[in-house]
Amino acid sequence: MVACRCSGIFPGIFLALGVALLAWVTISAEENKEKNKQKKAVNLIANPSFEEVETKPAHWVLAAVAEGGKARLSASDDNPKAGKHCIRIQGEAEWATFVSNRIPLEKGKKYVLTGWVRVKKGNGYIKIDYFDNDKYLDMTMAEPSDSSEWTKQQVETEAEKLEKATHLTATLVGTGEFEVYFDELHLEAQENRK
Ligand SMILES: [Ca+2]
Repeated sequence: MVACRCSGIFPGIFLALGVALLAWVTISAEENKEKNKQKKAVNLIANPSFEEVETKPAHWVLAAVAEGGKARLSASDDNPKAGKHCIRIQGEAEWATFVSNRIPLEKGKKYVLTGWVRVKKGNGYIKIDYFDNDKYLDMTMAEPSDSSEWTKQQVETEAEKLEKATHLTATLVGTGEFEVYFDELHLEAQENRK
């Protein structure tokens, strides 16, 4: 019989190794969960919190103004929702739209847009615009807001409007004599479970 004189030590070592292994497995599982979550929540919008400022917020442009109206956009450091900047849109028009980068669509996905809006004058809201290459097709819009507090808005793509579309944009809208602020835009693709 080989009796180990260290019999009191070995179980201790194995126990310690076991605990360390369990801790490693648990941490790895948590990390993977976190990574998967981040993977699912990729934000497709360029400069979504307007922190990248050249003379104006990068990647955002004035898209269209109703006939006879005028509108412009600028960066603002007045009470941003997050970070140091938000975007300010101003103008006087029945409506004016400002758009993000163009986002190519993946078949079988739906898209969810969220964003924060704060209104000083007029009305403002976010919407999703659908394009077939360069041709404008349709939109899905949030309820216009006139709240002077930061208000969260959310819109989801509609299946029938996605059918012919190749691209989306996240779009900011001002109406009336407007001065509206937006921050923390987020557009993500989600599995379309029918
Ligand atoms: Ca920001």
